[in-house]
Amino acid sequence: MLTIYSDDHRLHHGQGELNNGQLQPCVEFPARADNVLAAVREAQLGEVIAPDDFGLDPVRRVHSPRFVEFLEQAWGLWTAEGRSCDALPLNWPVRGMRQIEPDYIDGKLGYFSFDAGTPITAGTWTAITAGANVALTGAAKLLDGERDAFSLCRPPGHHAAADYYGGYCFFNNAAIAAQYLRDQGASRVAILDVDYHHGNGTQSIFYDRDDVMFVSIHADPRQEYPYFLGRADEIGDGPGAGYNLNLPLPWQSSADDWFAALATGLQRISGYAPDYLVVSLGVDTFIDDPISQFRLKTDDYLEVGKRIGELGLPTLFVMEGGYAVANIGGNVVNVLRGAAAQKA
Ligand code: SP5
Ligand code: ZN
Repeated sequence: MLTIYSDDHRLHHGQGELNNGQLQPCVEFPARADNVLAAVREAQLGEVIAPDDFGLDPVRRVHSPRFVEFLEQAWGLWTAEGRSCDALPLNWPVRGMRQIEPDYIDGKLGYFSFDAGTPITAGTWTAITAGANVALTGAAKLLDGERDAFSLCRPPGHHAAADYYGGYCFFNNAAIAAQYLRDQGASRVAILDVDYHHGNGTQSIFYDRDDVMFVSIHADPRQEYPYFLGRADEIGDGPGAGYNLNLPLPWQSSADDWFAALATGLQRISGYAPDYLVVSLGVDTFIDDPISQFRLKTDDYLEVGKRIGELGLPTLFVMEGGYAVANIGGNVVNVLRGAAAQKA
């Protein structure tokens, strides 16, 4: 399987995220992608190529132009106020407050975000534009006839919506790839999100549409981040009704329960008969993940890939979460090997 990768991810390296009442070291850091790349090479999964430059137009098909412009300008506005540390938001426009972009950068940060765990740094813009190109290059390879590809994106994307960032995510790489597949002629695209956390950004982007199905298996938002989206009764809206499937599971769910949810999700996708499948591939479902409460083991990820591969669909895997840094590479490569074995 082809892997698409750019070193530019290393330019996004946050100092800290607000967690447990303190600013703690970011769990989303460059060694994650470095370790996945090393495991891809070690396993001889296939060729590793650099991304092509698609410009910002395909990004603006998913994100609002003003949000994209804000991300480009945020670091400059922040440092113009005499600060050199990471930019973090402090407050948000909740129920009953005005949804109007403020003039001052600290207000803008709150307006365009939903948590205090996602620092903007000097290199964030370069890293996230490279990440979008990594996803788009993978999509273009599928359009060229590749059976599958792995877009090794970092930072991740699935928490980012049309006009807000958070959850370590800025551009929604999987959504950008799915929209690009549609714009290049695909009739239907399915997104399967197996990250431990609900892909609130991806859901919201496609919630009222029937041309991109979203299926997610995740920790129940009653207990887990992102808390305010991801329940089973969110089925889609208007023409999108019936094209959004959430499969929330409680903390400490067994691997058997997780695979039962996967079977339900795969069955829904199979009935939709999409032209392409995009997998939001988080491996924070791992038993030793430092911020998560599911119980999958390294060998289970081979089976995850096998089940996905059995759909027989052209498939783009897009890297999302996974914070057990010593295990992330082995877990990801097992998914990819399991999937590729079905298509050999
Ligand atoms: C892409 C992705 O996986 N984003 C995840 C963002 C989660 N951010 C909030 C983490 C809160 C962790 N709380 C753990 C408490 C352990 N004592
Ligand atoms: Zn996650």
